[in-house]
Amino acid sequence: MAFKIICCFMVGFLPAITMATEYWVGGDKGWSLDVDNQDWAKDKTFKVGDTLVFKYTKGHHNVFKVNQTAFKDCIAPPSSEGLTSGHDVITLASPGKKWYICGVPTHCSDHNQKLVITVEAGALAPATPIPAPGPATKDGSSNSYKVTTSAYKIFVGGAVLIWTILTLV
Ligand SMILES: [Cu+2]
Repeated sequence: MAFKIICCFMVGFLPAITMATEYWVGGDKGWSLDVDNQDWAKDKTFKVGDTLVFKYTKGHHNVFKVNQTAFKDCIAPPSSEGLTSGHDVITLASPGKKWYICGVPTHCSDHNQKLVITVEAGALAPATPIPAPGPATKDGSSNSYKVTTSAYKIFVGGAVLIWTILTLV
């Protein structure tokens, strides 16, 4: 019985785990020069919870998350803010536009080593914010409320699934 319940829990939680997608930026070529990253990104839907993997030979490139202006003008922030491992994994934590550039001189400006994507709200972040019940709360509380709500949904989903399976067995 205990085994059955554990299995049900795993099945219930599986969708939440498998919904996140890992994207290797640039595809086979990885994070490199003269790759049309926008062409690579155009048929993909990025969601909150998905991850971007920037793959390159360590030392040859790096990755900076920047704002729109820095993206347009290829201005790298201080090097301490860059990712340099050669296998840099970025989890898309919030919806909206995200800009990334390589900070090595001329890579962004002359070789188009840059990427802009639009992240959509995923399963773990409702597209429309759910208004908090009761009196207005300060801004900081809305995020934790969303997380709690989605965790609650997953829990209920799992519980319903377990109940269904147990009644069928
Ligand atoms: Cu580079």
